[in-house]
Amino acid sequence: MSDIVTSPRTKVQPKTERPRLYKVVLVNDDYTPREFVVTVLKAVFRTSDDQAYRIMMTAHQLGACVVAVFTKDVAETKATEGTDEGRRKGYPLMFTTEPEE
Ligand code: TYC
Repeated sequence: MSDIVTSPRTKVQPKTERPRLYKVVLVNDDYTPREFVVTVLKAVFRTSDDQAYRIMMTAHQLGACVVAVFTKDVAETKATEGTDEGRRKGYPLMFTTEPEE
């Protein structure tokens, strides 16, 4: 029997994967008043007046705009909150979520 003791030469690195992030997307429609969209963005996403206005106008002109990115749970909760705010007033305002590449 050999008495040589060898130690392993490879170290196992614990790998902590970062959670996948999800975009919340504001979708344009023809009925929700601009000012109401701004109010919802400020209330649900805590944006400034200026940021909310820019996001709303981008969605208005291009059809949709990414509002922010969050973990899956937070993105889905905020998208639902924003969409529900519109529904409570009878507007078709819609926020969707999609995974970041
Ligand atoms: N297009 C709407 C209007 O002209 C305003 C609006 C902007 C609605 C963005 C939804 O995501 C939206 N009143």
